[in-house]
Amino acid sequence: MEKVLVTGAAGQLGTELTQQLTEVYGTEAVIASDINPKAKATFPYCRFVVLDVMDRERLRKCIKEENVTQVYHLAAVLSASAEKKPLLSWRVNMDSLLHLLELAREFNLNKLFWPSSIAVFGPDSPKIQTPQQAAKEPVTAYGIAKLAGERWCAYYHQQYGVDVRSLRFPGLIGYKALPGGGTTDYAVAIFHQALAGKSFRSFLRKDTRLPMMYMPDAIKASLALMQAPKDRISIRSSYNLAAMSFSPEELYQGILPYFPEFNITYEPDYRQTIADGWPQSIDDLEARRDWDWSPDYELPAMIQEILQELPKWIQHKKSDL
Ligand code: VAH
Repeated sequence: MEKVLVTGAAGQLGTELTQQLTEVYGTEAVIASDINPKAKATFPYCRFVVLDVMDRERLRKCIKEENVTQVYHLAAVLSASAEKKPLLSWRVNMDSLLHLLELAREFNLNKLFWPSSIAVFGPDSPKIQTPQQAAKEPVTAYGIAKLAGERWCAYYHQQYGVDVRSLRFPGLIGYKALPGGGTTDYAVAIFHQALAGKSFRSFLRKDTRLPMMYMPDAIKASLALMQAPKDRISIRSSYNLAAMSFSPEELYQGILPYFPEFNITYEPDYRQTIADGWPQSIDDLEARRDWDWSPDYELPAMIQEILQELPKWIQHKKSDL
């Protein structure tokens, strides 16, 4: 019987992925974990444990005592936060991954999932339809850690047969959890401002086109990768993954028909430099070839669904308080 541990479960991806994992494996088979004890309230439907992913012995104890068979290691310091504390972000993003790769080896875990990011590409990578094997010279602390992490994943698979699988996520847009510390977070916050009848201040320039993905597609890709037969997985560093690309202006124009009075201003900050080093679009040929990847959402459908569901979600969270 599978027993799935999710680290960083209260994050933007974890909040939705954990829910989906209980649908697949059952509520008894999933353990949500996070460093924040208050995150327990987010998981009334499954076990929750407080876990600091830097504490290897604590991680080991949980995996051993709970007979964990799979780990989704989502805990991370994202790009914008990482630039403020580069060495701390390196330790958190790298040491926690190495702890889990070692524990996957020691306990012969069935599978380990670890998210990488388009942040592994840098200013010298091709900007349009960036291919899987393009030059990767990241210039951010986050991108450096993600690139190094990808190489460690490939190493642990090659040397020890650890079945670790990874995706280079674009910017993920979800409404069920507020993002934290990402360069693409503007694309979540804008919906809250539009619904609140307030204007929105974008920290990226209007023409800053980035690869993006609606959260349901990110969940679909994660599960498709993890459920693919081993012999279909040809990439053991991390797969390029794509759905759409848009700029703040394109997102704003897509929201405007729903809120004709909605206003946006552009005040680029330090996150503009991060975004300028990233691709504008990604070629995910290998994911489509190896495990039949295809996204379900383009920008109009994402906007329509978020504007339809977010008010209900906000009401639901208020009633929980
Ligand atoms: C970030 N949301 O902004 C993440 C992601 C491609 C961006 O890795 O750091």
